[in-house]
Amino acid sequence: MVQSAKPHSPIWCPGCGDFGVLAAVKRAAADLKIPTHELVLVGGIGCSGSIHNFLEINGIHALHGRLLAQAVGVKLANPSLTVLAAGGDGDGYAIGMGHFIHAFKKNASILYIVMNNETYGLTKGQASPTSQIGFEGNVEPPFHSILTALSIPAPNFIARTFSGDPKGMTAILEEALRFNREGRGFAFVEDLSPCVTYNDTYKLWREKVVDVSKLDGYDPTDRKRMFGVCLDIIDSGRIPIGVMHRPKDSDSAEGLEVKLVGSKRGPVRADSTLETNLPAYQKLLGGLA
Ligand SMILES: Cc1ncc(C[n+]2csc(CCOP(=O)(O)OP(=O)(O)O)c2C)c(N)n1
Ligand code: SF4
Ligand SMILES: [Mg+2]
Repeated sequence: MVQSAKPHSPIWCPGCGDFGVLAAVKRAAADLKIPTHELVLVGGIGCSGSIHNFLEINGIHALHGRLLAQAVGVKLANPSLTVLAAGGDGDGYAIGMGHFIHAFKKNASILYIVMNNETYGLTKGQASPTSQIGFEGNVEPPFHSILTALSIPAPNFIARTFSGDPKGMTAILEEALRFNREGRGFAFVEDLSPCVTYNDTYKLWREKVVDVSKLDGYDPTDRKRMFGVCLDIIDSGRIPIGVMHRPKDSDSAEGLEVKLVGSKRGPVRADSTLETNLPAYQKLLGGLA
């Protein structure tokens, strides 16, 4: 469903971490002075995926786990737009896992925000790929998105935020959006977004988070070292947050849309009149005769 109507009031439970993401997205877009008609948010399926309904921007409610394909499609069709995809840990890391991995490799200049609450909130609190052992009978170890992201050698922007730190989240979203708007590629930001109804982790996560940017020798351009830093933090039972990867300014990486569409007008703005396209069509038909 494509929607560009006035925003609705959020239907989330009071205190849901997703409110922090909503506020930070609004603040970041306003600080960067991005006109609302140039913003598109493709939402996944889940409590988190309804975020576009609460923003006065263009919104698409995607199929479950397929938001990235649609967001990349929007960006390629019209690279002048600022495109966000936003959904949950179930949407992105279960049914959407294949698309998640390919998004890093494709490297289109879009911002993907995953609101990770370690549960399927909308369907009433079942275990998700990021759930801890013991949660709702879960016996599998949790999936670590940041380690996976760091293991893919592509020039992406990779970060994790916490809904308990709205200022920090806004600053990181602003940097990610600037990265996208410069056509430098894919930005992935996972937000630790507690589900107060089925998995209230605010207190636990506040105690456990470790901001990697405050550690000695912090270097977000050194992917290999950062992988080790994050792994050590996870092994010690804590949770890394902050910017984990930021390509060097001297890296002249280009987003997928720059490589495929470049300075040409995107398909959305291409001349599709009959007069312009008829000769090519007739030539094609002639070749089949
Ligand atoms: C194809 C398909 N399979 C399953 C569902 C049921 N379903 C709806 S939302 C959801 C998971 C939601 O969890 P998450 O993505 O973590 O979002 P949250 O609600 O926690 O924000 C599932 C399994 C669905 N809507 N469509
Ligand atoms: S069920 Fe959980 S994730 Fe969904 S709105 Fe409520 S607190 Fe948020
Ligand atoms: Mg979830």
